[in-house]
Amino acid sequence: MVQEFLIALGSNLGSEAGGRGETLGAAVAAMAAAGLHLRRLSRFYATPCFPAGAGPDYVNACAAVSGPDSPEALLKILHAIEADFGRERAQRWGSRSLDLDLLALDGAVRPDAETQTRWRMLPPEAQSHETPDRLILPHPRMQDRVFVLVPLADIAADWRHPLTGETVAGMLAALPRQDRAEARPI
Ligand code: PH2
Ligand code: MG
Ligand code: MG
Repeated sequence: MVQEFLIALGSNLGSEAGGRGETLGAAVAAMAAAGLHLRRLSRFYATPCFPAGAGPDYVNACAAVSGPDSPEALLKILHAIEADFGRERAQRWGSRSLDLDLLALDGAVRPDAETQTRWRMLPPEAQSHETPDRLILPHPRMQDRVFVLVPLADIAADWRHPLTGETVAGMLAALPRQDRAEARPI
């Protein structure tokens, strides 16, 4: 079976490619140029910055890709693309304008169920100052984030979390309606 990776894309500053939406579009093109097979791409959404007031609002999207034979091989490609956009950004803006996050690889759990669960259950007050030093799959904060789940529902509504058993649609429905309404397709 072909391995399918789910990726979250985000930008809250312009880049040499243009505005936030154009930057995401250019990132998708860069992913294809790097040899990733783009299987599905969500709509692009304007989303309020989290935490509120920490910076300009974002444009977010999600993509399903295949090709690499491991998460490590995919991350290498994503980090190289971020660096390409980031180099321009660092000179011009002094702030990041492209974020490519690996959300999930099919039903894979990394590094193990106990560690994923510990990070998933991390209390909100610890989330701002504790960051894992290795890849955690599924992404430990995906179930909390409207800006991830709304675009993800476009392309993987039925994807099921291997540890909680929740689908993307179910995780999204569990978030406050008012927060969900704040993600608007552009
Ligand atoms: N990414 C962050 C922090 N805050 N807020 C929104 N709306 N969208 C993001 O992608 C995002 C964020 C860090 O990666
Ligand atoms: Mg991120
Ligand atoms: Mg990131």
